Amino acid sequence: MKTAAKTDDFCDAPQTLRYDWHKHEIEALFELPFNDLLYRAQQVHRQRFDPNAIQISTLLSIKTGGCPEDCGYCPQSVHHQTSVEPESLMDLDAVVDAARAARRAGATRFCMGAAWRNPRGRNFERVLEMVEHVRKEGLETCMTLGMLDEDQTRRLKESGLDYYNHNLDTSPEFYGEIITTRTYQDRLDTLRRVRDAGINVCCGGIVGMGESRADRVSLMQQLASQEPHPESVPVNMLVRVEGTPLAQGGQIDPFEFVRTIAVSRILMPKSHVRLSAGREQMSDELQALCFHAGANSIFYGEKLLTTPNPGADHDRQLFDRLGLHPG
Ligand code: SAM
Ligand code: DTB
Ligand code: SF4
Repeated sequence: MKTAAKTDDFCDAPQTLRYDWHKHEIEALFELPFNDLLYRAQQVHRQRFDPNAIQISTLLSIKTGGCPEDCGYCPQSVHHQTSVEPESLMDLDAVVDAARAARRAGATRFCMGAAWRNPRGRNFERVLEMVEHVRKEGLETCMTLGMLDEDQTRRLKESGLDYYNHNLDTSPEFYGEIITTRTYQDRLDTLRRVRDAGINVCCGGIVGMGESRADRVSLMQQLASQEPHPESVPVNMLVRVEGTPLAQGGQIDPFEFVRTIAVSRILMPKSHVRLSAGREQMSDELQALCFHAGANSIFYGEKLLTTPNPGADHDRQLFDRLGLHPG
């Protein structure tokens, strides 16, 4: 364990953005005493954000299940026997209704997810229409549809897409243990095309899949070496779903999860760090620590894609108890 961080590490001027973090530097952050790490994350957070404002996104699974990819964590893969029933792409009207409900509940961004390796044919034309219509409802739009080619990123941009979510999920070293049907480089290539098309990038990972601290360090290095940094960084706690290969693993120390949030905040000072999947399994106290560590975005609403999320009432109460506000 390292001793207390030197106070001269902190200053009032916003920290300059870096894309060249070395693994040993990131490891040293992880190893700081918990209070020092959180203090440092708070300092960085307060330089650029209202510390009590939390951005609110709502998720909708527009195409559920039947995915040909073999991601070990995912209940929607055809490779795993889970209780998720495959469905076809939702109708435009139903998507717009859900977007309106999300806006009324206070969401500012509407994220639409599809269980595809990549979008194709008529279905792709239909998601473009969804982007246009959801945008007209006054919401920011986000989609996560799997891998994209250059023509698709261009057309999504033209339809008005604000954000594209595509996670690196874990370190390059651990990736092959979790997914075999596509490579890390495939993910990086799609992220580059999204960025080049002028769409904001939402890119993060999952903690608690049996990866080591070194893997979390390596994931953070990958995320923070993207230039510019992803505008949005979802940090998911693995939701263990019966029937998936990762259903029975050991639990990760919750403080290690908080540390991962704090390190994301320090490495990517301007990004929104989203306390993403896994909140349903977390205590209010653990969520409060994550906000203290610099998380400033959540998914709001009773469902993530296929698994439960805390209800809106519960989240409203939590915001009240912590003096947080949407923003
Ligand atoms: N098929 C697209 C893809 O993989 O990019 C989009 C949907 S996919 C469900 C979006 C992300 O959800 C994954 O990259 C992963 O990070 C996250 N995710 C899926 N299942 C999860 C689980 N059980 N726990 C935590 N995060 C999960
Ligand atoms: C992200 O990083 N997490 C969200 C969103 N991006 C698409 C998805 C979480 C899914 C959790 C498992 C499920 O509900 O199926
Ligand atoms: Fe398919 Fe995405 Fe699930 Fe992987 S994470 S199985 S690509 S829906």
